[in-house]
Amino acid sequence: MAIEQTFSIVKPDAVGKNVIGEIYSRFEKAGLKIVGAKMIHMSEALAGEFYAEHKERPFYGELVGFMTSGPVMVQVLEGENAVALNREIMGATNPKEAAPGTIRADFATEVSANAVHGSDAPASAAREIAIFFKPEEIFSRA
Ligand code: IDP
Repeated sequence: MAIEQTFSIVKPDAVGKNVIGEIYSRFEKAGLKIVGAKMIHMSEALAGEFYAEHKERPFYGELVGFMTSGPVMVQVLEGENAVALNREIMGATNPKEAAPGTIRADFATEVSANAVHGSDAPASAAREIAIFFKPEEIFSRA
């Protein structure tokens, strides 16, 4: 299977709950390598660029407000089938529907504050990684 990279965010709710390390541990235990990482506080402009596909959705304002409410960790995860594997360990978008043992089931309760983001396809991973990381900030171990 191909080695992929995917883009991940530990969202403001999870940073506030002090579970960055526990979430990073989930990535590593699943076989994903953290090959780029930093803490940032997103501006509205950056959050708007990142969530451009959701601009017309009713929750867009709430989403951008939440994502700019505090610092986040952004990271590039690398491994076999990384995009789908990360989605699997994150769990469903709504934590109430997330399978037991997933990150969202264990660290979140609301769809509007659901602990993590993960790219939904290789093409979106490439777009999202390029928004947040320069090539020299990524240290592939493939
Ligand atoms: P995903 O993050 O699982 O890919 P998307 O459908 O792409 O889910 O939605 C992006 C983000 O928008 C979600 O992670 C969630 O935080 C937020 N969101 C989705 N639906 C709602 C909603 O109904 N109310 C508030 N926020 C929502």
